Amino acid sequence: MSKVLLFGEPMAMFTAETEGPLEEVELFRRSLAGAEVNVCTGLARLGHNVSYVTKLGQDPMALYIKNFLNREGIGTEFLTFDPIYKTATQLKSKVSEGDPDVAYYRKGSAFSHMTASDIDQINLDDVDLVHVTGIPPALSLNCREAAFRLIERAKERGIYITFDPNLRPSLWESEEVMVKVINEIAAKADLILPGVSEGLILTGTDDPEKIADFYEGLGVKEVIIKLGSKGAYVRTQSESFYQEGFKVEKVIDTVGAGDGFAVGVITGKLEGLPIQDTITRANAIGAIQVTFVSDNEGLPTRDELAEFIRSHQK
Ligand code: KDG
Repeated sequence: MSKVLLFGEPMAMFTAETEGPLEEVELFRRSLAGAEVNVCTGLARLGHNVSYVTKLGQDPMALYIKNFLNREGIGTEFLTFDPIYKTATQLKSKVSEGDPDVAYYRKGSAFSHMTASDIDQINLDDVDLVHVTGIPPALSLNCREAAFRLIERAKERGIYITFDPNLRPSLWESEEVMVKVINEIAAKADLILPGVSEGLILTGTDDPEKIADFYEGLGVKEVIIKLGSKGAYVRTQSESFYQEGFKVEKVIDTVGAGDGFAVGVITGKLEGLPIQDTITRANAIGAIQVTFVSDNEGLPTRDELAEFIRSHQK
């Protein structure tokens, strides 16, 4: 079976139990956050072989995360623990509409001390696909080098690279650097998955077709632009089309929807699904995910996914 590798920082996330500004909330519920760990979770739930490259502290948050990874069947052979620096955490507000507020406690974390030489230690022999996001390169200069090293090593071996820009402007030194670095990475990927509002920041236009033109011009073979509840615009070397998304009764929390979408795209690719079915799957997982508060609790098993598609297809 094909194997997927992800590199990223997981965080113990504390989600407010009541609405209101984070400084006033008294009760929080702990779960797990991190774009890459969300994607790992979705892949593992669909039965794929996935390993996670990360570094945690030696603290209770790290054990909490390790237990989660083991429970979900995510490979931890590249998980290391730092004796000095801590595991990152995050607070998330509860909202009845719109996007929640997020506060990070991740500067100087164990993960942010990962280096390109940590990446050199990883055995890529049986890896078929590497999924990269734009978050690690924002966390520190050495993490940025590590992300580039992983891409370089994957490319040398002909490993397929998917890339989700996952823009987090608050983590970058400037928007200019963010745009430059993210587009440099995009140009090295085989397939990219920007959201349309990310496309606007990265290319200067929010017209999906022009965003796709821009990345095609950089040599990217497949561009899939996420249009939120409207679905996606797809450009491959042989076709281009818009595909509608699924309607859900109530959106609870939009965070994690893009990661769910990525799970659909990656698994569709690995399973050789036709592109339209891949996008149906990606849209479905994104839609399921917005009906859950947690960033990954909603990620479906195969049966749950099939049932959602069956009951929501027109
Ligand atoms: O994509 C979901 C992530 O945003 C969330 O789980 C936390 O990784 C995270 C981040 O940096 O915002």
